[in-house]
Amino acid sequence: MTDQKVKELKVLAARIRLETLKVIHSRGFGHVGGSMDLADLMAVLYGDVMRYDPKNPRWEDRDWLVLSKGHAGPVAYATFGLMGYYPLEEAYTLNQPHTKFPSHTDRKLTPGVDLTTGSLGQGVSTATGAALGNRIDGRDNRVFCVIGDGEADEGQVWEALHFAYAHKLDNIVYFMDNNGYQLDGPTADILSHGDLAKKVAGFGLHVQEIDGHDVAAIREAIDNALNTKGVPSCIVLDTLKGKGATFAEPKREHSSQPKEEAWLEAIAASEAALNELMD
Ligand SMILES: Cc1ncc(C[n+]2csc(CCOP(=O)(O)OP(=O)(O)O)c2C)c(N)n1
Repeated sequence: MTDQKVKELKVLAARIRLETLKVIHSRGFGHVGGSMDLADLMAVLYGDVMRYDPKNPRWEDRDWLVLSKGHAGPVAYATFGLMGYYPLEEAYTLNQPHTKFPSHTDRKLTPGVDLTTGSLGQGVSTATGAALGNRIDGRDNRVFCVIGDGEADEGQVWEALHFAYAHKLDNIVYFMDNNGYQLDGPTADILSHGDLAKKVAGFGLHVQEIDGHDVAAIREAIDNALNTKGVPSCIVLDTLKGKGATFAEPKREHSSQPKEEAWLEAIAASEAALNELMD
């Protein structure tokens, strides 16, 4: 990837972070931690990898994103707004009555959302089913599915990976957002996975583990995954929960409801980070 492209994707990730904060700020509280840590992945997917048409969100040749950790909806709403699916301001109605932007992603409400998620574990199965469906229909759409490390406490996640392996689904790429935390605290304290990458590899998948905030590494890992034939791929993203949110990152907060002053400080810091990249 050229230096110029790396810079472009870093700027996009910073924009996504800022907009994610603004979207959640509009409601005053929400899942900041698990949304902010996905900004770099979303920048690479929507800025460089995926095939999509914001003017035709249901375009049949599009690639699919399934945010199986559906509580990270705000990072998707920020990304889709930036990509032109709708005016960003529309997403500043997060979780309000009659909004198109619920806290968890819903395919019937939000342009750009391909599958409804929120009940952890289930999105991995439906994403895998979508990949099988594409295979049966002879389509070359790819499916990208994001799983939380806490979500991976659900047995259903592992059934889906087993299924994908058995059916040789090489048209799906799973991402494990390995931020080390879930709702109640550190994943290692609640239900430790041991080495998550090794565990996924034990299910037969092609596995890579990378810095989930390094856009060039994410792009390269996705290329490797898409070039690996006959076996599904999983990219374990080592991330920092709350990345870039001044009030959430130090505590790896799951849900946040900071005072207005702390919101404004976080938004200002995020704007400053973006401006620094553009200098
Ligand atoms: C089946 C199910 N059980 C419980 C919840 C409540 N819940 C929402 S988020 C969350 C923690 C998820 O942790 P992780 O997947 O690691 O998300 P991240 O830390 O990346 O935000 C839980 C338990 C849920 N949404 N679905």
